Amino acid sequence: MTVFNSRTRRWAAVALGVAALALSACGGPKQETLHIYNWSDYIDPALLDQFTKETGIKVQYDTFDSNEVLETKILTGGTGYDIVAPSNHNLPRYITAKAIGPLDFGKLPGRKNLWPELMARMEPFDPGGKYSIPYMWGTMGIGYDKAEIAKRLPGVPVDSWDLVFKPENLAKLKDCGVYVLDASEDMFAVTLNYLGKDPNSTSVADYEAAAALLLKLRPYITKFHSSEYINALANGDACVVIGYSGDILQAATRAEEAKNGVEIGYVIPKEGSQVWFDVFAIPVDAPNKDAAYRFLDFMLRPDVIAKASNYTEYANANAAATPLVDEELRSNPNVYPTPEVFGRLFVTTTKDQALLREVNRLWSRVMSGQ
Ligand code: N2P
Repeated sequence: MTVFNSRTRRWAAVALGVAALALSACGGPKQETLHIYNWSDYIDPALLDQFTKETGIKVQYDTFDSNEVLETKILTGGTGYDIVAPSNHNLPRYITAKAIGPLDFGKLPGRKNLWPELMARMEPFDPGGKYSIPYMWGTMGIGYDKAEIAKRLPGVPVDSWDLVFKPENLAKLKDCGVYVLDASEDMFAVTLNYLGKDPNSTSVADYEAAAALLLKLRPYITKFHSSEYINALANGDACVVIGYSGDILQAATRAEEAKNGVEIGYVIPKEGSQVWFDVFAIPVDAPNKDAAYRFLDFMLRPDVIAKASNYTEYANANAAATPLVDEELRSNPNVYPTPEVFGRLFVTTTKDQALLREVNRLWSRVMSGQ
């Protein structure tokens, strides 16, 4: 048996340190990293830890909160991301621009778990699902503080867009906080629909009419933001928002957990609204495609994606996972819409660059109030 005295041990430790440094300097064993760019409030962080534990791959997870922010990055290229998460209507522009690449199905055995009905709805955007794996899907609607709305607008139905699109209604809510998404395409789609116009209109005049209405509402809007409304609703800083379904349900959960007496409702207005599908895709220049495939196939596991839904309160696209989704969520028609609710929903289609420029120009005017 060899006995080391403390001096020998110190030297051994120094030698070990030098060896480790030398190894890392010449590219020795280094932990592999996967770079993900996803929407905020859109995953259970425990799942990222689970993925790292199972694969040894470290996850660098960054977030955005609007397609517009993501689009600029994807179309510029060189994002450094291995996985990005656009919505259905944005995806075709990235396919056309060759910013994202076709998937190798051989590396995604879990694709068999995907829900055929959802895949059919994605068909116009990504025929054959060649470029994307659906993640979560949901709707746009109204989130509201039940007590505050009842107090300020007694008798006014909450299941109509009139609640937020009639300036005289919104004026009465100004002092309790009004948050609206900073998402030009999504916001114009629901505004056009409210005005009785085609939510997928290609006429600039229609978007101008929508912008005129939004400008009338603007004085009563506290903030245009696409993620802060979750906490604002939950802690009583906002009493009404136009937002995404799961985010508003998360706000309701946060308020419940805080036991602060705030009760939040979510409604898909009777005039109809947008249903969207977010997907995972791999940029053509992704630095670590192998890790991306491993993550996508991990997320295709029913036990994993069910946990993601249970945390984010959004429906997923995995038929095999449905029985594992919390009963309360699965049976909520605001999360898994019934055929009746589905009948009122529209899908946003893909705009060409010229129309998109006009829409974004008009949105800047709405935001700046001019
Ligand atoms: C997540 C919002 C995702 C919905 N916070 C928009 N597609």
